[in-house]
Amino acid sequence: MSGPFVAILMGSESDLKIMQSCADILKQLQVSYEIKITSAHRTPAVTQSYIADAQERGCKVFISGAGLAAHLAGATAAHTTVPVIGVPIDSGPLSGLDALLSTVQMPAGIPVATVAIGKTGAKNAAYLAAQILALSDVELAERVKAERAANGEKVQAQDKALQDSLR
Ligand code: RP5
Repeated sequence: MSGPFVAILMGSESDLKIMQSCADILKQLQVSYEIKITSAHRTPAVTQSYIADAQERGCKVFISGAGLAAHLAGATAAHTTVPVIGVPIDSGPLSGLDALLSTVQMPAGIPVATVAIGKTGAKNAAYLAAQILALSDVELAERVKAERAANGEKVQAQDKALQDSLR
């Protein structure tokens, strides 16, 4: 990978069904990304060395998704000053509330920009990462704006269909 990119980390292969939505949005916006399974608890040394290596190679945003006692986003933030977005994943009996609290309740000085639980959060993590990269990439900024406009048009089309059906 050369040039600025986003690194998507997830704690387990079981998180891929959620984090794939994040990768799909980045792909759609033509943002370069890497995606890796690495765990704060099961492979702490691999996680730490990947973060250092990715940062050296030009990673500008980390997106870390994990479930249960989710420490991946916090552990990522502990090892870098590159912005970290945390995605809490609903992989246990507490439906992701455990992961939400583990991800969002970071101590002052080690921020994790935490998004919603599950697929919506994974998608918003990608949009947020794209918006961060767009601060120094005019063409990407245009793609992000175009995507927003397209989403707005979809809602207007839905309303038009609803109004037509009521006539
Ligand atoms: C977390 O534990 C992972 O991020 C995953 O959400 C959860 C369950 O992992 P598996 O037991 O499915 O590998 O570390």
